[in-house]
Amino acid sequence: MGKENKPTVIDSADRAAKGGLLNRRLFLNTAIASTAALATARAAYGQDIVGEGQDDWVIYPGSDAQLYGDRSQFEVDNIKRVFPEFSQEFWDLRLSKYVARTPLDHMLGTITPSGLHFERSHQGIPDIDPDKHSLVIHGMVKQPLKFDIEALENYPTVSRFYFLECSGNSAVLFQDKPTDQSLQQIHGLLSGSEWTGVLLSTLLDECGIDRNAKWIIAEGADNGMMSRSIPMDKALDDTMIAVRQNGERIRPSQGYPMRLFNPGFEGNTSIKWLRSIYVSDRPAMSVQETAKYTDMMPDNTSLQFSLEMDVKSIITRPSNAMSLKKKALYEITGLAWSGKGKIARVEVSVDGGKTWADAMLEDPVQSKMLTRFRIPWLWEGGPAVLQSRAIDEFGRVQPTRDALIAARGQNPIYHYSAIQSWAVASNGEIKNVFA
Ligand SMILES: Nc1nc2c(c(=O)[nH]1)N[C@H]1C(S)=C(S)[C@@H](COP(=O)(O)O)O[C@H]1N2
Ligand SMILES: [Mo]
Repeated sequence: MGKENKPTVIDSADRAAKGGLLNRRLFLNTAIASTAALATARAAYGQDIVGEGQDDWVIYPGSDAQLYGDRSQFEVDNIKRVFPEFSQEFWDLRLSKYVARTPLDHMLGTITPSGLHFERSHQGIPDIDPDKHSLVIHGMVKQPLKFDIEALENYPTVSRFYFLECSGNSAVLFQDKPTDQSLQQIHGLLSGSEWTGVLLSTLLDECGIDRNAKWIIAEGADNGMMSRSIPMDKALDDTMIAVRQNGERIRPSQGYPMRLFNPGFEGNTSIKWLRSIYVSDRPAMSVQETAKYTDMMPDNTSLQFSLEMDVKSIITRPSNAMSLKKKALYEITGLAWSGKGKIARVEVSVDGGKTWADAMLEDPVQSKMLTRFRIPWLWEGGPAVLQSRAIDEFGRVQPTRDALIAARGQNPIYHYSAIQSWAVASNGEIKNVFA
């Protein structure tokens, strides 16, 4: 690299907030950048052309076509990770061999490759023979029915993009002290996919539901038979029986051959290896919805059926998975999502929330799906605290950590949705902090 990193002068018209945040349109169209300095800063990542000759892969023919494509052998480090070191308080998540997290720092765009979709399975992954598996819909219906995967794929299917987040994601941030866990470990129980399946309303319509039915109780065929109750208005809205993920049949770790998928709801309600839907006038009140997936409030009462996920965002780059190597122009980018609908706006701050600028939202912005945001940032070498704040189409604003803890206390381990702060030191190192 022969280039000097020249001091960059940015026109005040391009500045969007304090600390070097620039107008979000600068990356879209350099013509509107009112200074040539921006081009200089952008070129900081290119390298001078040196050397001659052809590499082996140009000289020799390549290998044969693959019947099922593998990733490049050079991508082997881009994997889900299992983190063993959970503390006492997080007893639920201590079953670490059943939890693997998505490498969000490696993601660009919004789709998680199926092989990198996070995984949470309470009793391991069953190896289900699809010829021996079916879904039974029974209870308060006129006609109980049974469907195997072939039968399901004969119904009109829908394909939709949705995020899935475990309600225990980011839970370590409820603790008193900031953690030095990585982005992947803190926030990696989050993924986004295209899900294809049959709307549950289609099947319930075929079975004919009793007019007094208010809930469905979904149960999996795994060891432990995980079950959850879902209100009927959700079941008749966008809940689906998903059979495919990103085009291929759902993988065993995601619920092969079929799973319930409740868009925008906490991950545990999307029952994998689904084998039974019982239509009822009341919820099951199973261990999952009494002892387990409830949220203890500061006054020691508990919230039950807190099913919808909040509005939330995280900066994935830069994050504590990396450090800044030089003063230069960076793209701050990350993911925003809301369990209720679409993301309307994401604001970014590099001075710990004193000043904010609007980030660009990358199209398409989809309901209950990850939305990628981006904003250019000129790092001039000083300390900075990077934050993102998401706002959804219903005006819900992602809270600061202080506001979240004031409202909810530190008892809960589910639904941590506060603003994430990454502190950048003058030497370019990045740490998780509470700001
Ligand atoms: N049958 C069954 N369904 C299940 C689970 C399970 O252990 N068994 N885990 C739940 C939890 S806690 C979450 S967060 C999501 C995780 O889905 P994934 O592994 O496809 O990411 O599945 C849910 N569905
Ligand atoms: Mo979960």
